[in-house]
Amino acid sequence: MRIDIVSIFPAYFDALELSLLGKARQRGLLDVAVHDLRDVTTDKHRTVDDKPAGGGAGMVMKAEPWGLVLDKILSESPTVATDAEPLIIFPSPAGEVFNQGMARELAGEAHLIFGCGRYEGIDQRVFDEYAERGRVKLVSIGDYVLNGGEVASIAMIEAIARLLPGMVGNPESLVEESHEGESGLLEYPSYTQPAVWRGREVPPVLLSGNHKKVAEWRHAQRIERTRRVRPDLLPPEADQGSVGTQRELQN
Ligand code: JDK
Repeated sequence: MRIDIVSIFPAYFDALELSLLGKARQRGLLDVAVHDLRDVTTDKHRTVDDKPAGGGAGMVMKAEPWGLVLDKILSESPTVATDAEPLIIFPSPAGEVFNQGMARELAGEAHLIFGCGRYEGIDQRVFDEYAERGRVKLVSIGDYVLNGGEVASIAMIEAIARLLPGMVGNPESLVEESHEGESGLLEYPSYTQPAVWRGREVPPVLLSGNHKKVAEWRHAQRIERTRRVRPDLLPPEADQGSVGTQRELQN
C-alpha cells in the first residue's frame, strides 16, 4: 500500500517511523511519503490560509495550494497502471465516523492520500473538485474537535497498517481479533505473571488448564463488560439471548 500525507506540520508523522508502522515499512508492505503543503506556495510568507468568505472567526485553508499538491500526488500515483484508483481521505469533524470495519476496508486499498486540514478547515471546493474527479471520503475519528487532521490521520493509519497482509507477528491474534470484531462485544480482561500481585489474584479459572472453562469465562466477561460500559453495542433487551450469534455490530 502507498500512503501520501499532506500537512503543514509534517513532523507529526515522525511517529510513523516507530514500532508497528516502521515494521510495515521495513517489510515493504507500506510506502509512506509526507508532503509539506507550504512547499507548493510561491509567496514570501508561504500562505495557505485566508479569511472565511461571508465572515466569521478563524481562517480557512485556501484551495490553490491543495489543488497543486493533490494534482502532483495523483499524477504520480502508483495505481495509474492498475485498475485501482487512489482514495483521498480528509479527516473532518463532519465526516463519517471511523471504525474497525472502515479500517478493514481501507486496508484493502492500493493508494490512500490523507489531506490534513488546520485552522477552521479547507475550502469546500477542494472536496468538490476531487470528489468529481475521483474518490474522496471525509472521515471523523470521533465526536470531539481536534486542532487539525494530523492526529486523526495517525490514528487511522495505525489502525489500517496493522491489518495489512503480512503485518502481524502472531497470526493467531488477528484471527482471534476478527472473531471478536464480528461479535460486536468488548474484549475480555487479560492477565499475566505473577499469579498474585499486591494481593490481587489472576482469576483461578485462567490457571486451571481447562480451555473450555477459560473460553466460557472470557465470553461471560465480555458480555458483562459490554453491558456495563457499552450497552449501545448490545442487541435490544428482548434479543439479548441471541448475543452468541450477533454479527458485524461494530459497523
Ligand atoms: C480536520 C481543522 C479544526 C475544525 C468547527 C469550523 C465553521 C465550525 C476547528 N474527529 C475529528 N475531530 N476533529 C477533527 C478535525 C479537526 C480539524 C481539521 C479534522 C481541520 N480542524 C476545526 C472544525 C471546527 N467548524 C468551520 C463551523 C473547528 C476530526
